[in-house]
Amino acid sequence: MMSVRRARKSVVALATGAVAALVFVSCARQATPQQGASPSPQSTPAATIDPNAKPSEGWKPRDPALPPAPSAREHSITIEATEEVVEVAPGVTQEMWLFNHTYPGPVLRGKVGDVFKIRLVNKGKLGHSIDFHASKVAWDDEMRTIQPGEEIVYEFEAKHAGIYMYHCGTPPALHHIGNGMFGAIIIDPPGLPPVDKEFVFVQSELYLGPQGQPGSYTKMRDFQFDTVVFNGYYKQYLFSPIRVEPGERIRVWVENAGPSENSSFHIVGTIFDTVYKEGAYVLQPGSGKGGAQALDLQPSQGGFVEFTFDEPGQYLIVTHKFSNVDKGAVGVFQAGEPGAPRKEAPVTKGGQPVQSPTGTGEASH
Ligand SMILES: [Cu+2]
Repeated sequence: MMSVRRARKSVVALATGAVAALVFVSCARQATPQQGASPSPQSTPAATIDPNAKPSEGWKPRDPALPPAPSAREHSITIEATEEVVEVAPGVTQEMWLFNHTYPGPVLRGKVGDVFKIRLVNKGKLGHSIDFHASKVAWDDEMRTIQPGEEIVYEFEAKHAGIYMYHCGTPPALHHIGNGMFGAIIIDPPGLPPVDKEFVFVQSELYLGPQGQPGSYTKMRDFQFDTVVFNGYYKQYLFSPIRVEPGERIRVWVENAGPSENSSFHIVGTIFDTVYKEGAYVLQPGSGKGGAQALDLQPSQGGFVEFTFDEPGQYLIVTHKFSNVDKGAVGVFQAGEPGAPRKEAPVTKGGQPVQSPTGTGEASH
């Protein structure tokens, strides 16, 4: 037993040493201290979300529709890094750290064999960097931190299909990712069949700091998130349901950006007949094949699901980790016109029909 314990201790010591070395190297690569990396002052309370509040006047949802990959095989893209105050929930603003002024960053898409030439321009006040999980490049080369006013070209060939996370990796990476510096890049699997509609959802959690200020690094380290969101806004597609039609074949790409929480992506009222996760099909349609109810994703993992809606009505989009539904990870697909005729399920009380409250177009949750 003693020798096993000693061996375990050695492994732990080795691992601890490796982590310490990584942290040291990470810190050594910083040319200047990160202004935003210190915990929020205790005196200023963190912003809180009012579950009954509505988005501000003029609020526009992030369009979840996913356009096809551009036909060009080389993608030259400029991405600006900034820090900007954005609304993340009704009445709640945070200073988010952004790629191309959006939280999450832009969705990029290409095919296996495509070349991406990403020009990262730092227009912010902090050091930033970018790390594409879809690439195979050295961490201390393309992923280097650049200071305000600097730029770097990050070039890679997309050799493997999948939906990948990209993110700022500047130390502490937890603070930069937790504060919004991430996005998704999709590399289509060869032979990806056409569908009627494609959407993309990026799940992430927010650790609110004071109103208009960066998220709390202390809360990020303690895993004390306030909300879980799809595409960067609390209950976004509950406030603005996504319109589709019954019978349409739909593909939804999902990326779990975290930084630390997992996802069990589920849509209430349908079954996935196709599941693709981390570069491989887990399920494909066919006679006698099974169905899938949830796509499970750890932080940074991604995939897609395909399905149809069989009748008009509302279909909730959730992570089936239900405490996070209450925290904001909920939306709705509206199949057909709200209130479109359908064969309503009969409800009775004492043998008498009860009037159905459904079909009003108002999402319940
Ligand atoms: Cu950053």
